Amino acid sequence: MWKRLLVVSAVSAAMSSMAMAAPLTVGFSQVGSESGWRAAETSVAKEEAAKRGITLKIADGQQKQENQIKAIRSYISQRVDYIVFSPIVEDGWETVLQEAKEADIPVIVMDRNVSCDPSLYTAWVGSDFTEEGRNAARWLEEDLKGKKFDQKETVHIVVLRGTSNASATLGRTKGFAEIAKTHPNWEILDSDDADFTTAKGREVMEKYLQKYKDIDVVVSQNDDMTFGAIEAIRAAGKTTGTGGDITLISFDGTRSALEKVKSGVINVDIECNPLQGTYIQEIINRLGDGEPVDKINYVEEKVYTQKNVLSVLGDRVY
Ligand code: GZL
Repeated sequence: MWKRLLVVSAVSAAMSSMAMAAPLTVGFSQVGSESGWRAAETSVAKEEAAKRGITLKIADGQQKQENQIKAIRSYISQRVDYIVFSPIVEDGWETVLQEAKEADIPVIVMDRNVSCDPSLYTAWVGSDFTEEGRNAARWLEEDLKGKKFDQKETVHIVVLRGTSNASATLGRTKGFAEIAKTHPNWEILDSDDADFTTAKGREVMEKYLQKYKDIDVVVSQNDDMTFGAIEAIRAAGKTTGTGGDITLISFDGTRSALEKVKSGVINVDIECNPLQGTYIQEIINRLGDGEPVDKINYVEEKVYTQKNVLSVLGDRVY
């Protein structure tokens, strides 16, 4: 899992000479500002750069790949020292990453994945989204033990998916389904894109509530959609969470959602750690010192329920 690929010595030599000169400039092409999680990721990237006196240029892609590509091209023409980007989707990056490679500018991919040749980027930092999906299903397996659903009655499940073709959406969907299919009594009634936003999460949940009279579990692939789902479920006169009508599984682990885990409104929150900025600065330091870096760098993540949420809520920065 941990592939250690040596960075070409020419790049590290160039970096170390630059490290002695003017402060580094990093161009960051961000997906957008669609969720609380995304806002946290951006602010941590800013803080980490400021700590190290790095000039960080940030371009908001506003949920469009073409905007992200334009920003990367602009960073190439500005001759930044590093390019960092969180790809909104996995495909369509080959050309612009080839241009960055030809310009000899190291690219670090963060958060989501790209499907292109790994030689086109220096390192990737992010989450194992499929494992996040599996963790959601593992939690549900435990939660159902001893209840009427345990291997007998049908568990009716609906899924609120994130933006289509985002690796977070693809991985969480795949990981949950991988375990769900081992349970003949788990029935996924519906699974639809709700774009990681509260408004769309509410809209799709309203549609589900009109269409299905027996929903037992909602799997919502980020906290913002979960907040919309809660609004829709309450408007339908039902309750969520511990002891509620509908079990609510969320992803991201933002502070405002963890408060709802603490109060029992959300049953479980699968953390997606947005603090990649810290890992990325470490990679830039190592490259500047001519040291090798790992190609794949997973951030640490946990699963939060009422049992352990108090241990992190106190000093949660996002
Ligand atoms: C996950 C990230 C997702 C979050 C959402 O790494 O890409 O995008 O889960 C965000 O909140 O919109």
